[in-house]
Amino acid sequence: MSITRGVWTVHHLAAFFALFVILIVGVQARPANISVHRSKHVNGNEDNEILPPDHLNGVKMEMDGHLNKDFHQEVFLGKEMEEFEEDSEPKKNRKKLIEIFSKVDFNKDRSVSAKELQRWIMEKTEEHFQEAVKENKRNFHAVDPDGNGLVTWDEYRVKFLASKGFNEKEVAEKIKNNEELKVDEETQEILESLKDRWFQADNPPADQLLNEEEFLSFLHPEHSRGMLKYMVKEIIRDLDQDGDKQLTRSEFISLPMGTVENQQGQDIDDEWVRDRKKEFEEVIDANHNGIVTMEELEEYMDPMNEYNALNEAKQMIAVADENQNHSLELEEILKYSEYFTGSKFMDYARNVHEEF
Ligand SMILES: [Ca+2]
Ligand SMILES: [Ca+2]
Ligand SMILES: [Ca+2]
Ligand SMILES: [Ca+2]
Repeated sequence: MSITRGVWTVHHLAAFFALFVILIVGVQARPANISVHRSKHVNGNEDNEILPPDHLNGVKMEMDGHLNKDFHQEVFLGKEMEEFEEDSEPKKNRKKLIEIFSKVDFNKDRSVSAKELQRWIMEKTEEHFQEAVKENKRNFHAVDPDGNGLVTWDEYRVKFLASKGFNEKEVAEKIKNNEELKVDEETQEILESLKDRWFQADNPPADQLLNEEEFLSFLHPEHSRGMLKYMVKEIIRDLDQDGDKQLTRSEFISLPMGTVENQQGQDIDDEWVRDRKKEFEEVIDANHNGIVTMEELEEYMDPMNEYNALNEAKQMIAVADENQNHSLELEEILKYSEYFTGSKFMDYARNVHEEF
């Protein structure tokens, strides 16, 4: 959807309105964050690309412990995700989806099996990671202005504070002279959490400098074994109430007090709880003993886990498999296009089209 170019058509307005509704509902559907130092306005800022993002494409859980609602679309579309978001022309979307189908159908028997879909999911996950690598190249330049390929914690800290509205020169000067930085409590907490992560990303021998690859694992912990463990630890720390470093179902689904303000909010929260319960019982707690250990959560979050990919493939098939043959035919995928592509404008736009 391009707002800047051309005239506002009925399609644009309709699409824009739909987006507006989605945004409003989306905000309400997210109960307040349990961890204070990871609030949305910090990590949710997309322009702020030198900060570790809360949401990682192709990873089942977000850094703040929320489930990734778009996961199945992300692993189905790979880097083509944005095209479906921006393109509201149903015909084009349909054509693209047919193209994708013929690629997923590796043996060309006009039907997508769980194995074929698993293979596709692994490929698309890798694609997301390659995108992250590319993006990291650009971001690294922003934090490494002298271009020597290494960034110190202090250099990064200056950039981070500048992104929070502090005067970059002043901050740099103060850090250089070892003067005290006057930052608010929340910023201080974020800084400390970032610092932990920073030193975690510094591979041995620890020189307290991050090169491009280490910086990548700082921003994208999902593809480095050590950082993945660290990310899991952080999530458990935020959700674990009795401090045993494991999660019970009630720890996993509990909401912070005072997040429910009205009945509508209550309904959304009920749904939120239901989804989390289901995910906990059916997927994350792999041995079904009612406890999620670090190892179980790590398996669950690992984007390159083939077993997870097969599970995901089976789940996706189950959603659209109308003729119950355990594979997907083109008609099934087209019928459930919204589920696979997330393109809500697609059907909406088609309806508008038919009316005129
Ligand atoms: Ca096939
Ligand atoms: Ca616990
Ligand atoms: Ca378990
Ligand atoms: Ca089928």
